[in-house]
Amino acid sequence: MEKLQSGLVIEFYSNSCLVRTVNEDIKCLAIKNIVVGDIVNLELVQDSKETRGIIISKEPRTSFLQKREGIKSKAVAANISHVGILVTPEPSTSSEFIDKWLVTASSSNIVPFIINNKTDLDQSPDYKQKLQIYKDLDIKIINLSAKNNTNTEELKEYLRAKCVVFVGNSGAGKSTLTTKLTGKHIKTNMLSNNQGVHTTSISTLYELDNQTKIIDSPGVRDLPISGLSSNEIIRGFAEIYLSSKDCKFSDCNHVVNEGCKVLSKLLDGEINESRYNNFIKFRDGDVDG
Ligand SMILES: Nc1nc2c(ncn2[C@@H]2O[C@H](COP(=O)(O)OP(=O)(O)OP(=O)(O)O)[C@@H](O)[C@H]2O)c(=O)[nH]1
Ligand SMILES: [Mg+2]
Ligand SMILES: [Zn+2]
Repeated sequence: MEKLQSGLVIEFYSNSCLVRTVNEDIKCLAIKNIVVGDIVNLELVQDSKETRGIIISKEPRTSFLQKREGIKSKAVAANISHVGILVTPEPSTSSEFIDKWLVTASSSNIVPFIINNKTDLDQSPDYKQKLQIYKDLDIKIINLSAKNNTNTEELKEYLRAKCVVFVGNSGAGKSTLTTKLTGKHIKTNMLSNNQGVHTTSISTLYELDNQTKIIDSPGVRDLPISGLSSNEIIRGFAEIYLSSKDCKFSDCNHVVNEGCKVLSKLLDGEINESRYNNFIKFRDGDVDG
């Protein structure tokens, strides 16, 4: 008997995935261009042992993160509403890392916010100043300690019914935070294939009881900024983009041109120096991250 169902891709393996439907989680052969977070339509096939799904189509995505290489691009996760950028004093998060994710989020139709993690550690004046840059840009900042589970309630409330990915340097606390939020030890997810051998999931989507979804995908963590157009980059620096509209020349390069509003605001201190420097670095391709 064949049945049609729709569901959410919650785990992704090298050549199969797990789809959560209203009734059950169903193993499916992964078809090309499906990623964790996708809503898909399935045809159910019952064999002697189990129910399996065949993915027939996917619903349009509200957003997606993609890896771009030259003219090629490959989605790594879909239907994300928020990206939580973990910022920590130790290991020290660079402003470049933060700006890279602000640009990536803006070019992907995703709301970025900052999670100031490890509030139990000392914060240097430099560190506080770095955060202040983003406060001044009206970027939401949630202060917490994942390890001590301090103030994670505010984050939970903020993420109610949202779909989030956490990004941060190695050691910033992504796994610790995900464990605290899901309330379970995050272990490597396993799916047995039909030979009885276990395979490790590449990406996972966790669902919390307040309808929050957390996507954990190594593909997301490694996204480089290269591949974005200079237009996408400047739009990711909202305050610079806004000022650039008042430059004297429409093709102003914001470096040496006469009548450049971006430069005059930089000199006034209205545009932050590290933001400006990162903008030029990203735009001119002088970055490997
Ligand atoms: N002091 C302090 N340490 C924390 C906090 N959150 C996480 N840590 C510690 O930071 C270290 C790294 O945390 P992880 O959660 O493994 O970091 P991660 O971002 O998942 O790192 P990768 O998986 O390598 O990318 C662990 O020793 C945690 O205990 C915190 O709020 N305060
Ligand atoms: Mg981790
Ligand atoms: Zn200019």
